[in-house]
Amino acid sequence: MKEKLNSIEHEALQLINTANDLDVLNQLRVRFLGKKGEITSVLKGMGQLSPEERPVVGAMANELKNRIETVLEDRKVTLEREAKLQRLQKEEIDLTLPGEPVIYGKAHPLTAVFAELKRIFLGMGFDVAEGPEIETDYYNFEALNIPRWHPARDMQDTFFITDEVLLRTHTSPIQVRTMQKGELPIRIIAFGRVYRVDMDATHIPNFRQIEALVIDKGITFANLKETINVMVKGIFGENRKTRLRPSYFPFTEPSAEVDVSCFVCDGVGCRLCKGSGWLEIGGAGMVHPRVLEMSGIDSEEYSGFAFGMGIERIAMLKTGINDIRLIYENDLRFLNQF
Ligand code: FA5
Repeated sequence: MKEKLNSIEHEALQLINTANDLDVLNQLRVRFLGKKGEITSVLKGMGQLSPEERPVVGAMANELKNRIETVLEDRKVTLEREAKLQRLQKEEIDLTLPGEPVIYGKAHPLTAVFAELKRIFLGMGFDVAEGPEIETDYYNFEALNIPRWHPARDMQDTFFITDEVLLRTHTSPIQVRTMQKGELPIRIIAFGRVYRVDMDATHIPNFRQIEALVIDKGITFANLKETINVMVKGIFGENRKTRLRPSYFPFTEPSAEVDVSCFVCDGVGCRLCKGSGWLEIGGAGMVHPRVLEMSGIDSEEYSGFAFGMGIERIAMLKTGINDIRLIYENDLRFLNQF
């Protein structure tokens, strides 16, 4: 029996000290110390021993039990420490590594241009007005002094939905809707999508316009010019000059095209401005007396000016983008340059 205990001791210590994980260690505890374990079975056989041998073997068995207990505990502590160490090594954080870059979003060039224009006009005391994109022929054309037979309709190639309903070709119908409300004086900007059958490097079928309308007593062409000056300097910089070129719109008289001095060549003439030194940004004029009268405003008492521009064109001029379609492709590699 003593030999049996000695061989248990030998085997147990060897297995415990080489056990590599906590599960194995548990199995060893059951195997050697459990109720049906090896030491218990030795103790159970003690009845066959002589009365002198019994206490000696009993003491030996208990001592072995305690010894195995202690070795198991030591090994457990060691294994737990090793496991923890391994975990910590795996989770090691190198505080000197560079951080993950934070990617900031930014406004699309069109949004940025509109926000800037809005800021400039709100600063001059304008309100923002809106209108529907699906318009009637009346608001888009008739009430703007463009009857059905008028050749000026060809200037704005139109998407008709029915004979009477269309996709607005400009933001000018918002002028009419605002004037018909009958609240005077008027000082608004209108902004939104407009639609035309148009497609090349500087034209797209669905673009955005911004339009200003001022109606009050004593408004003159000088007010129009100065308002455009303030806007142009605000959006393109203090050094930009403005030029009004005689033009024609059925809803304004007199009418003008608005040009700004080219910021690439500063008016000398280059590829961007096609040698003229000027870039066109929109149309303008004094609101035609007939347009005022059609909307119920006394043209003897009141006068006003209006001007309208393409937002994409302004964004193109500001950023040097030479193809309007690039603005809408929304390729981030492209947009991130602005
Ligand atoms: C008008 O639409 C007039 N309603 C502007 C106006 C308002 C004049 C108030 C007088 C008083 P026009 O058709 O020229 O005008 O268009 C104005 C601007 O819209 C152009 O100068 C250009 O910048 C932009 N534009 C016109 N067509 C397109 C298009 N297909 N794609 C992108 N921008 C365009």
